[in-house]
Amino acid sequence: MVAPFNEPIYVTRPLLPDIQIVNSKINDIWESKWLTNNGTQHKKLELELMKYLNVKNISLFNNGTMALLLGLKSLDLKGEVITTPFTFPATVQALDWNGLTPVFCDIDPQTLNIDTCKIEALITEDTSAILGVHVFGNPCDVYEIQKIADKYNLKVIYDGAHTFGTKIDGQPIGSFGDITMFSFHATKLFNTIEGGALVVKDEKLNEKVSLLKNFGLSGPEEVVLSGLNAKMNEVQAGIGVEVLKIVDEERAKRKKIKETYERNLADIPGIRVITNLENEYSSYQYFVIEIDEGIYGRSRDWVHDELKKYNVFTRRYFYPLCSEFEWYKHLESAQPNNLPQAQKSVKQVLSMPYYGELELKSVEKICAILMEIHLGNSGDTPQQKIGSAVL
Ligand code: T4K
Repeated sequence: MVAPFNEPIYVTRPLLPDIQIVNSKINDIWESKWLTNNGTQHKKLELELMKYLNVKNISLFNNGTMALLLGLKSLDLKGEVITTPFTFPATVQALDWNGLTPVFCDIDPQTLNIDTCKIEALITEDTSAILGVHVFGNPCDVYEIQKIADKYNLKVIYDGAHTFGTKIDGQPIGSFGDITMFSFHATKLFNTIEGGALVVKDEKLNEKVSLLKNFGLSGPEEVVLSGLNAKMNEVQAGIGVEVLKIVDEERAKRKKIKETYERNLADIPGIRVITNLENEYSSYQYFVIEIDEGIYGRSRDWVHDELKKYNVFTRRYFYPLCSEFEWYKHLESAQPNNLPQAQKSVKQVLSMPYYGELELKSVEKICAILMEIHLGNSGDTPQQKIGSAVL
């Protein structure tokens, strides 16, 4: 019988550089007396990221949401944008703040990304773009999306919040579509505490994006666009420079954790790993499973609650669907019968603890718990198991 963990196990923990290094970095920033507005650390991080992500244009932001919001703004979109209901609220909120109407497209059952077979039927004369989300690090079908976009003259934007460093067929993920957003939030593989970036294909558009994040200022006394303040500050950028140095080590650890999960979950009936694309350049951002209640014997919600008793805190990302938000419910595309797969997946998907510091023996223990609690296998309640750990 498996005992609960002594300390809580969270869905993730931030990747932190050594505190001495951070202190020394902050010391440098203090001495420079340059705290924001395109300082030394900002310039350095931009250059380093261009190399790491293998892209020509990048623009740093104070968070991923502002990056997406202003990326959409830079494209002067109008009317409707086809997107997924299965995403973090920020994706569709960025549309809202641009006065754009989301048109929800159902998702693919394997990747949980927008189902490209269903996009064309949703295109109207008001459609101006497709906003895809590379959910949990699984890349969208970028080739098919581009084909559709070219046919109907639509812009393509990707929310790549989960795909730092991902490649598709050897190509950096940021090279697909017109614009890709990355999130550098504390919970992401690469973090600047809060932060984000846009990779913009077109150089002119990139210049526009840079103006938009700095009040539309083209000089000290010239305002050329209606912008906002969405700049990354020097402390964020400086920490980013240091986190970038340890990100590959983190990926390697996560790769082992993923393999350990996969090995130990293989014999548990009714559990499928969603984030299992065979790609050495995947982001290793999330480890996500799907629970088939009919086979496993317990629902995803039951498992999510039961694991808490073992001190394991999983997350039901992305529940509820964005199409269920009060202000979208009336939309035709938000009607549940138009989104059967999203309706199904949102009840089955569970994000498991996943971060480099998570010990492999803890992963084995989490899998042992999942084996133990599936219906037909469970005897005692976890409370009765306290103190009887075998792992
Ligand atoms: N698009 C997509 C597809 C996204 O997933 C996101 C963000 C965005 C856009 C927007 O990007 P940003 O504007 O955030 O850059 C978290 C994050 O806040 C959010 O960035 C992320 N997606 C989302 C999936 O997850 P919460 O509310 O679930 O986070 P929270 O605070 O519950 O943290 C989760 C766990 O992480 C905690 O249980 C413990 C651990 N944690 C968290 C923080 C903040 C730590 O150990 N230390 C920490 O500092 O949203």
